[in-house]
Amino acid sequence: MRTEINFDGIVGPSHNYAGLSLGNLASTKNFGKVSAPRTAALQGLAKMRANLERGLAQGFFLPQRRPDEVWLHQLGTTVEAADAVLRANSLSASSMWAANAATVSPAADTADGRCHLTVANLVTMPHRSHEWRETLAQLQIAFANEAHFAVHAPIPAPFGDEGAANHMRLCAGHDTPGIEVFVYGVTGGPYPARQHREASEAVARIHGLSPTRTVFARQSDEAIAAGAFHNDVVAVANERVLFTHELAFADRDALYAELRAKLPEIEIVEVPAAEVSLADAITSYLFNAQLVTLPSGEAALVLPGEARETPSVWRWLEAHVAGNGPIRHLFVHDLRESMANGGGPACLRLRVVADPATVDPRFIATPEKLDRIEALVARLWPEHIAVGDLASPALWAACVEARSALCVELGLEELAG
Ligand code: SUG
Repeated sequence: MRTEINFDGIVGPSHNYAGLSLGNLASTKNFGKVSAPRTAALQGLAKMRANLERGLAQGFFLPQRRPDEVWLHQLGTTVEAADAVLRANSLSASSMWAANAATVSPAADTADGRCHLTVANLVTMPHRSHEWRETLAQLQIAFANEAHFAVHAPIPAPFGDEGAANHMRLCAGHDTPGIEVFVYGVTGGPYPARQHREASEAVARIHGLSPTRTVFARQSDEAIAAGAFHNDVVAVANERVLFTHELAFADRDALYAELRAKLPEIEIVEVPAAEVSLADAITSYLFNAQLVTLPSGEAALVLPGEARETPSVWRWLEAHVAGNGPIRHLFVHDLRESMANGGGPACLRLRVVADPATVDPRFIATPEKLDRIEALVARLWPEHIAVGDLASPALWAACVEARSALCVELGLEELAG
């Protein structure tokens, strides 16, 4: 049976705070902080385990090989010779944020009845621009079953595409035809707009979406300037529910009207700026929660601890649940290591609607497999990385070795190299 599967990126052993993401306020603020890769990976695995226990289907993607020597070679250098900035760009563990791996259109939406995935090019940020090659390789293995999936290479530069982080889907049920909403930004503010409309339009064409069920919405300049470098920092959708900040979109009235016309049963849960400022929404990552449907049919939010610690946000959430709002349950997780780089619960996962039996089982989580991954992480992931350590050959070797061991542990030797 087709269901929603959340594929989380396992946090890689090189996770660090090099401050590489302009416009991502957490990344800038935490530049120079000492990271804890082992803790980071265990925090992510604990979220996966909890979601499995909640009865949700769970998968994962592997960390990428870091330093990325193939990329450095293309740039005419090596990890030893590269300057500190280029070296940091080759060492980022940013592929953990699987929401940026690809844009996914489930089978119910596409012309050929297959689930289509287009790998994101992530061209705006140098440290993310080289993720696509390994992402493509993993997706081609995980979704190799061509009767059910079509995996596409990235949209060519210069059209920036950040994948599912700027894409929302509204539908009566995960396996019924949905409305796909592509959210793009327009350059001109203090920070780059990473998702370009041209890229979104290309993805919609490639996936064979019906124009009558596709919406292109402009992100508000105000949201980008406040630090919403991806739309999923200010809005999230699941089934009939759109959960959004009042200031997320450039023309909210027109967008809501279009959505109501296309999906009359939509429920728009809007958080007013007067109750939760954009600044609080962004530091707490209220909207970067995973909005999921539990087996009971009820909607729940999987939130980061920062949401509970932000008084305006927690007040709003408690009032919503106490009233008869569509979101019925709140689950809070400590994801501090990823959060300090601007990655919340929703950033860490890619949603794919599919029958788990059609996916390569090596990418599907089970409690026993999570035990094995945890044991390996506890043994091989560095405990701490300071920015100065990024120049250490011993660290590079440890990162390569740890990741290869994980690939072997999971029977994915073909990715180990
Ligand atoms: O692209 N952070 C990521 C966070 C991505 C969050 N994803 C979603 N919103 N879906 C980014 O800005 C920080 C890396 C550094 O600074 O070293 C970073 O890449």
